Amino acid sequence: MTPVLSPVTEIIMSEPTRSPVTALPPQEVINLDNYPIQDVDSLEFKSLTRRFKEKLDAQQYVVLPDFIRPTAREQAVRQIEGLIHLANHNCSDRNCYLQRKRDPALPPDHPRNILLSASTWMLGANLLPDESPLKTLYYWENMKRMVASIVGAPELFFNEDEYQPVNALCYKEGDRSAWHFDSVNAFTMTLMLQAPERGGDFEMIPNIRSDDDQMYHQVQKALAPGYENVVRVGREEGALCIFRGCNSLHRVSEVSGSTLRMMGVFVYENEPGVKGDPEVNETVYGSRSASQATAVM
Ligand SMILES: O=C(O)CCC(=O)C(=O)O
Ligand SMILES: [Fe+2]
Repeated sequence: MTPVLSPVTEIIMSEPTRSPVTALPPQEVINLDNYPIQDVDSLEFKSLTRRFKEKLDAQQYVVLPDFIRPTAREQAVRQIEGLIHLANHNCSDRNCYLQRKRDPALPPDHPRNILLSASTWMLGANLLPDESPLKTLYYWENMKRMVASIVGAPELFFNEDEYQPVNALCYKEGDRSAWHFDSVNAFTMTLMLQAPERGGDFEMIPNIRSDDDQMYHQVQKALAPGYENVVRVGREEGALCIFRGCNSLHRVSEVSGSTLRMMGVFVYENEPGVKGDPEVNETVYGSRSASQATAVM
């Protein structure tokens, strides 16, 4: 005979399959004690964003330590640990312009022909739960306003791609990112969720090229071993970093130890309605994104 369960027993028994996590509100994710951004018209908001804008303009990066509260950070880390088996492995040899092919018309030691190996693991926004603290942070209007003031944009908009707006970028033992310029966005924003045991340093060569001068000779020198003008950007767990990666070479040194280096990566846009290119998404997020992109086309 099949036992008949009372409705209460059924609820109790089905409980473990449900997600026990509810989204933390923005004030429990962002450390408003150190970063009082709850009123965007306040003097505190203006002086805080002015201070960070000055730093960003002067050094091409700015670090906001203890930006996310410890409980929210731990929740994000646990969620990402549970999803890491779904991450797309980006493993390739590429030049600092993110191209994978050499240009035979250029000399072998030209920066476009210097290919460096990179290995990272990417979880797109489609895989992160709706209650992720990373999404709460990204989609809070005040957060977007704070970033706009720091980067000097009149207004910023959410990226509307299925994969791109909020990502978790992870580095396992032996992983690293190679020297590169970010190609698309005028600034990049990352959040250190979990630091590795050793290595995984974020290194930068600020303003080595400009919008209208590639400075190939300088870039070539910088890519050679022993180049000295490298800034190591110190970041503790919980620190937010906004940097201008378009004209500043940067990389993450090799990670060692069994602890994943985990970053939240956030993409705000200068105009509304921006979506990603399906081909680019396929390289970054894997073939699953391509088959989904095809399915909706
Ligand atoms: O993992 C990092 O700290 C930097 C990642 C990076 O270079 C980027 O998101 O453009
Ligand atoms: Fe980058």
